Amino acid sequence: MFNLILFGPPGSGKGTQSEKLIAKYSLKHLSTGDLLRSEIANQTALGLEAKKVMDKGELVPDEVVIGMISTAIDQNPDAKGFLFDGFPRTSAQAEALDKLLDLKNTSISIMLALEVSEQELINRLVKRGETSGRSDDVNVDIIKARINEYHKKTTAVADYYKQFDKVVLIKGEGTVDEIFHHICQEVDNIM
Ligand code: B4P
Repeated sequence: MFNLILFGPPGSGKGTQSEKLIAKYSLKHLSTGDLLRSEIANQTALGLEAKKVMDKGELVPDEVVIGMISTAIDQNPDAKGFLFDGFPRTSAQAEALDKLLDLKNTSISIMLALEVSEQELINRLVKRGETSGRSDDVNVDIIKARINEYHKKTTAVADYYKQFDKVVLIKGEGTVDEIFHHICQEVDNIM
């Protein structure tokens, strides 16, 4: 199995590049952001609790997202591989993911880490907020809180995978197609 983590701060283009990658490599796309937004849209108990946290720009508790990913992996026994988008976002999530994959006799093949300047992240998310209807994109304070959470809790995830030599840095600025081309070169190198 080929299992890829697409990593980067909020607005770095994880969702955008994931759509293209799953089409090209036939991977199963698992986005914790999408899974949470679907719970919110369906007004489940989990969704209502998650929305309160997401609207503050904070991370949803580890046990909630780990449970969602565990269920999604089990629901896709025939997947050729997974593309994890927006997960793991804490060291505890990374360790839990390794254990879940170990149970399936597989592991993370590579982490691609998108690098984008803070001002560009803010510009992109403010712009998306004009049309997305996403309540976590509506004001700059919430966007900055999300970027702070990333520095406080999520950058450690890249350090976790660096110890296994699995991290490749990708310049996340430029056109969507240029970035996709660079990502594909890295994927083709190790596939
Ligand atoms: P996510 O849904 O993961 O989303 P994101 O980080 O905001 O965005 P992404 O990087 O996917 O950006 P996109 O491609 O859309 O998280 C939302 C929230 O859910 C989190 O804040 C958290 O509360 C919660 N959550 C999710 N996972 C969690 C977890 N594991 N643990 C705890 N909590 C969790 O791109 C953004 C914009 O940029 C788009 O408008 C796009 O069109 C534009 N763009 C993309 N590439 C571009 C380029 N090259 N040039 C110009 N613009 C570009």
